[in-house]
Amino acid sequence: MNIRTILTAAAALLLAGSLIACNGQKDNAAGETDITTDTATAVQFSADSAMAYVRAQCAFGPRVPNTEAHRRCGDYIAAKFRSFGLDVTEQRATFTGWDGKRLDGRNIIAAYRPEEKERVIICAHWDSRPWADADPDSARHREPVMAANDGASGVAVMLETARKLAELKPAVGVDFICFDAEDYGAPYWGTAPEDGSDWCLGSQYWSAHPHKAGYTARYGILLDMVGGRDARFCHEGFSLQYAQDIVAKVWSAAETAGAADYFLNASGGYAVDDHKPMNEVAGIPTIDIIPYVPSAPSSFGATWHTTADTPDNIEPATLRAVGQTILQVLADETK
Ligand code: AHN
Ligand code: ZN
Repeated sequence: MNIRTILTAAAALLLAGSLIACNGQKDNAAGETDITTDTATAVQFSADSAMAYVRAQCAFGPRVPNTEAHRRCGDYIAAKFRSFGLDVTEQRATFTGWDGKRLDGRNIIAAYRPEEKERVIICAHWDSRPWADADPDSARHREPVMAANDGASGVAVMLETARKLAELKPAVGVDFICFDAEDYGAPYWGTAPEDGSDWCLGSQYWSAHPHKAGYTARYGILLDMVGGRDARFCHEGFSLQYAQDIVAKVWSAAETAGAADYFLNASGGYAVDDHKPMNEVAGIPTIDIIPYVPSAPSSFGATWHTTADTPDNIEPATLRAVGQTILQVLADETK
């Protein structure tokens, strides 16, 4: 074997290696397109455990900013992440609501392997909406939302994922960001700014002032309402606009994780959500895993911004589909 043959063989090996490592579509020897997937991780997301984290958050009451339930639940979330060995940083700032109210804002950031430079963000909002303004009973529109799905579900999936990291041992660092005051957007009786800036106050703040100087990450995945009984996840508009390759990566991981029934390869609508400032202000490509249920009264699902958004209406199988997908995404990430 001469030097040229050795080099050619080495190049062929490298090429084969990169094809195997690469998730998605590739051409087989006959030139046909195969769907290839990474191997499924053996680490199992526990839906029971995630469900317990949903109930624990809701047991404090609605986590509306400036309330005791909000303060106590924030302490609970920070303590839980710490108990799994993560490094917790809190960002406290005063936000101003659409109604001029001063809100004691609190973003909670939990870092797995903070020393690692290569990082992935998993995020969700943890606050409850003060007004159930989409409730079928208009007499209840000024009651707060329990936010089992629209708040607690995303945090629950993050907590259970964090608990499993010691076993998963991903090749990258992970930051779990719990954003405050996502759901303070003006109800129909208020005056809303045109640009949607009354929503997502915590993520707007973090995107303009990241918790560490010079902070960056490979990409982010936002979890919003990931526990609904009727949830199906489609490709959200801003996610495709800013991070199409991450959408492909996550939907492919969902297939590997056995969650293809929940992650449909179809376009959904646009959601003004925490990923918008992350893309537009922080410049981190971030997607939103958010339900798209065209048949429900709201495309976000039957309980959206209603008094029925309670733990009894959370489906553990939905939490598992999303959680197992997140574990798979992190397992697939290489150094
Ligand atoms: C709007 O459609 C304005 N916001 C969707 C984002 C949201 C609200 N997520 C949870 N609650
Ligand atoms: Zn909401």
